[in-house]
Amino acid sequence: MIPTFVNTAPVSEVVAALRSSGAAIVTSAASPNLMQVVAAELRSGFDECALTEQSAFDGGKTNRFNQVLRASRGAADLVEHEWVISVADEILLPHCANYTVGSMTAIEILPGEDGQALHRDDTIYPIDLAGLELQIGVMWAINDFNEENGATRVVPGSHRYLRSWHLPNLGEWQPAEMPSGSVLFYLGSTWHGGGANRSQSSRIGLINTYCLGWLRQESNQYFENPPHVARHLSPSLRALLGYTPHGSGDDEIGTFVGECDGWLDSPPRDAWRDDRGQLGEDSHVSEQMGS
Ligand SMILES: O=C(O)CCC(=O)C(=O)O
Repeated sequence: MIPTFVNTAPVSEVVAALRSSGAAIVTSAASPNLMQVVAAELRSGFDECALTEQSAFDGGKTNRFNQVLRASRGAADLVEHEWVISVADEILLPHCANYTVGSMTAIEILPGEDGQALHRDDTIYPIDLAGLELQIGVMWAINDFNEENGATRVVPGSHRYLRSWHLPNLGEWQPAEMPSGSVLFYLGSTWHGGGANRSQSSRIGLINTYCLGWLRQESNQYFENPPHVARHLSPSLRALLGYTPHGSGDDEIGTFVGECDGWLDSPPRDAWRDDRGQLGEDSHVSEQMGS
């Protein structure tokens, strides 16, 4: 079973389950009203796809698109939902000063689709270090997910297998069954994939990934959400997209000097950089010079 919690559960319990099982569900985390709005907004995006992006991995009967915030303003509330931020803070912030959205993908699995190949999301990065999660996946159930309609398949405990050793038993997958508005968290190292849809209607989900802020994002968020789009978003969401540098002082990555709509010279939230002892402010330089 994938550990499942009600939306009033302590964050610490959800995070502990995520660390130990590689996945955890929080049911009904978002309001039915928001889910209705997002479902309606994503609909036109799916209709435009009309199965144009087919591939062996993505499936022959699955609609997908990435420019989610252009299609759905409501989706912004899911991208920076309080449950997401609380969980991502715990998993990612020990390893970075701030984290960013790696990708956003709206996925509609149509009736008759086969199960997707199970995989790890973090294999996009050519490094595998036990105990260091590079990213997390956050799957929102836009409509109800059940085994019959293609609920995401997750192999609990599979994050414990390093690529260089051997494969977990992928036959041990469990369906992430959850009502609309629920959210499935899984680690970048956890094996998972879309389920087969043997029902008569489609299964609709939105997967957002979040990666350490010093990594390159899986999808180019500056093209998906260019400045003229980003400038209408909240500062915290712009920071999540990467419209702010990682780090501080002289130790910044991805910085920019100039005029750009949406750019933030420093993150709107206090980062953990001081706790992590990152050096870079003028006072640090003086100390390093022995003065
Ligand atoms: O649709 C799903 O449930 C999962 C999709 C997925 O894991 C992927 O496309 O990488």
